[in-house]
Amino acid sequence: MPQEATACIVGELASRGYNAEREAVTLIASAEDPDATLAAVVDATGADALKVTAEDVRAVQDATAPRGERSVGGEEPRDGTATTADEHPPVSTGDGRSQTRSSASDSNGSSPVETGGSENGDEDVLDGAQGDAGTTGAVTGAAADTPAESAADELAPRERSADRSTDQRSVGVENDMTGRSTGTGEYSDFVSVFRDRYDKLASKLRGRVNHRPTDAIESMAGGSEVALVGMVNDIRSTASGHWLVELEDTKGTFPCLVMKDRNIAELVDELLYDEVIAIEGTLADDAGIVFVDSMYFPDVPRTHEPSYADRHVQAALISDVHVGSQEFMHEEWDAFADWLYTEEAEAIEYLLIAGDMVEGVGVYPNQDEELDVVDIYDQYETFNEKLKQIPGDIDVTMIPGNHDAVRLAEPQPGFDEELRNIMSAHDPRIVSNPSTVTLEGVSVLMYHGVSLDEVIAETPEHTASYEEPHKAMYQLLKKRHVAPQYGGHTRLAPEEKDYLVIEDVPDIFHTGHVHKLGFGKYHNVLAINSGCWQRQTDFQKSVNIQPDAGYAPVVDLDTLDVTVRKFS
Ligand code: D5M
Ligand code: FE
Ligand code: ZN
Repeated sequence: MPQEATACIVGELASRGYNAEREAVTLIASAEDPDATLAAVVDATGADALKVTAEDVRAVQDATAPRGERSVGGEEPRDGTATTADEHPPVSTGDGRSQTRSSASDSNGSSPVETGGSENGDEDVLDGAQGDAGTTGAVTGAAADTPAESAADELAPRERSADRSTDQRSVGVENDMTGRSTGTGEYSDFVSVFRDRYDKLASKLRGRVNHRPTDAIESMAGGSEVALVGMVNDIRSTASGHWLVELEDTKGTFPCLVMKDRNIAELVDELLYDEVIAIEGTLADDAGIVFVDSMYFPDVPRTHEPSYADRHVQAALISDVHVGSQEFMHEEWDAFADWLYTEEAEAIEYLLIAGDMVEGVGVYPNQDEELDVVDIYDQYETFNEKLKQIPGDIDVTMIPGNHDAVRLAEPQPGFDEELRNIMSAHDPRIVSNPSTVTLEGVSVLMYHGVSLDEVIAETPEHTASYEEPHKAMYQLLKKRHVAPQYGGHTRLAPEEKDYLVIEDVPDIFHTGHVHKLGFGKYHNVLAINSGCWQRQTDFQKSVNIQPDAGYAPVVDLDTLDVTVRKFS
C-alpha cells in the first residue's frame, strides 16, 4: 500500500478528531473505493468515539456490501462500532478502558467555559526561570478521570475544540541529518567533523578576542599579550596544583597555564575535552607557554531575545516513555492522553517527544529481566498504540534516544522506514537526535541528553546535578555543543559536518534521558528536561536515582511560561 495513501487517511481522520488503528487504515486504503469507505466510516462512527477500529471499518463494509456478502457476525456489531452520530456510545479502546471526551475536568467537576487552557484556576503558571528554585510548586494534578457526558458534550463535534484550526500552525525543521549520514568511520571523517566543529565554534569566539594561530604564537616575543582559540585537548594539574590546559587549533597545539589562585581556575572544573574555548594571556619568556588571564566560551549572548508565537498556543514536552519496560506507567500515560481531550489542554497543539520511546533490548546489562515486551518491534507496536491515544489533531514530533532502535552513536538519524511504518498511525514527524523544530516561530532544540550524564559526572555539583538537570543543559548551551566530549560515555559518529554544534541559539532547549524534571532559563533560553514515564528501575534504585515519572511540562509558546502537569 502506498505510504501517501495511508498518511492521507490518517490525516483525514485526524482532522476530524479521530485516531485510527493501523489495521483500520490498512482496510480503508485497500478498499475498492477508499474515499467512499472513509466517508462511510466517518458517518457511521459514534460522536464520542476517539478511535476508528478495524472492526468499525469491517462493520461499514459489511453494511454496504450486498446481503449475500455479509460476513458472519456483521449484523451484530459490538458496542461502539457502526453506530450513527445519534447513538454515540463510548468506544472501548484497546486496553479495555472506556473513554469519553470530557469537558468537565477541573477539580470542581463543573464544566468550565472554554478558556485558553492554562487560565483555569487550579493551575499554577510559573515563569520558567522560577523552575530554578524547584519545580514542585509548578506541579498540578490533572483531574482527567472525570468523564462527563453532558448534553452539550453529546452534541459536540469530535474535535477537541470547536474553533481549533490547523491553519495557524507552522512547523519547520532544521539540522535533521536523517538520510544524510556520510560517515564511514574512517580517520578522514574525524578530521572533517572536528574541523567543522572548530570552524563553527571559533567563529563565535573570534569577535571577542584578537586571536593568533598556535604556530604564529610560537614565534612571538616572550612577554607578549596573546589570544588563542582552540579545542581542549588535555587538562592536567601540575605538581604545584595549577592547571595545564592544552588547546589545539588547525595549526597545532599550545599549552596554557591557569594559576590555581586565579578566579578563572574554577572555570577549568567546567571544561570538557574537545570543547572549543578562547583564552587571553601573557606569553612566557621562552614563548613556550601562555599564562592565562581570561577564558571565554562560545556561549549564548546575554542579550539573546527569544521569539514568541503570535497567538496563545501550547506545546507539551515529554521524553523517555520506555514502552515495553515493566516499569512503563500505563495508567499515568492513559491519564495524560485522556487529559489532552479536556478543555484545560485545548491550547496544546504540539507534542514533542525527546527520545527513548521504547525500553529497547540489550541496552544495559540484565535489562531483559525488566522487560514487559521482549520483541523490539512489538515494543514499537505498543508505543504506536500509546501514540494513538493522543488526540489526532495534536502535531507530534519525535527524536530517538539511546534505548531506541537506531544507531547509538550521535547524531542519531530518525527511525528507519520499517519503524516509521509501525509508528505511522498518528503520522508523527520523526527527525534526528539532535534536531531543531520551529513551532510558530519558536525554535526548539531537541536532544535526547546522553551527554548530560557526563556533564553531571565531570563538572562540580553546583554546575550540574541530577536534581537540577537544567543546569547541566546550561553548560551545553554555554559550550554551544550538545555532546562535546569524544571517546567518553557519549558515543559520537563522525560525519562530514558536526551536527551536534548549537549553531543558532534556540528559544527552547528540550532534553530527557536523565529521567528528572527540571527547567529554567539561561540567558533567556528556556531549558527543559522533561522527566519520564517509567517508574524507578533496579539500576536507578541501586544508584539512588529517584526518577520524576508521569509529568508533562507544558510551554506557552506565546510567553515561554511553563506549567507542569502531574499524572502520577
Ligand atoms: O537512562 C536513565 C538515566 O539512568 C540516565 O541518567 C542514565 C542512567 N542509567 C540507567 N540505567 C543505567 C545503567 N545500567 N548504567 C548506567 N547508567 C544507567 P536511560 O538510558 O534513559 O534509561
Ligand atoms: Fe530514558
Ligand atoms: Zn536515555
